[in-house]
Amino acid sequence: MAGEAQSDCLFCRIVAGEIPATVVRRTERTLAFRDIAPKAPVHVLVIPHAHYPDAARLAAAEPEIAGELLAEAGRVAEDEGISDYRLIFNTGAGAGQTVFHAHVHVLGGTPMTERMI
Ligand code: D5M
Repeated sequence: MAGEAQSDCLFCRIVAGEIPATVVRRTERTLAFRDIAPKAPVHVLVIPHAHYPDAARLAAAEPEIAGELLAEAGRVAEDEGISDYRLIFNTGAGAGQTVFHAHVHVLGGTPMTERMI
């Protein structure tokens, strides 16, 4: 069934509490936690609990949850005390996606104007 947890998915396992993560926010349908290999002083991932391989497929199937990811990304930035930040949705291996569970990167806490990521 669409959105069902996958036992071989790292982020599904983080949602289930089977793999530890530094969680910064949790809602009924989303989870935000610190990236394990931060590319900026603030680097948080916001994911849906439901499993979709990427953000586009999440948005196609569950647009409300896709909207919640964006709203939560904004709340993460607010909690972290940053007003300027970058949101990234890597989609496909060729774009650098390595975990095939929808997620948005929230990056900031340093000037991002010269950076590709
Ligand atoms: O981003 C996937 C991101 O997931 C990448 O920046 C590393 C991060 N990652 C991988 N494993 C973990 C764990 N266990 N905790 C926290 N963060 C993790 P992508 O857009 O797919 O390249």
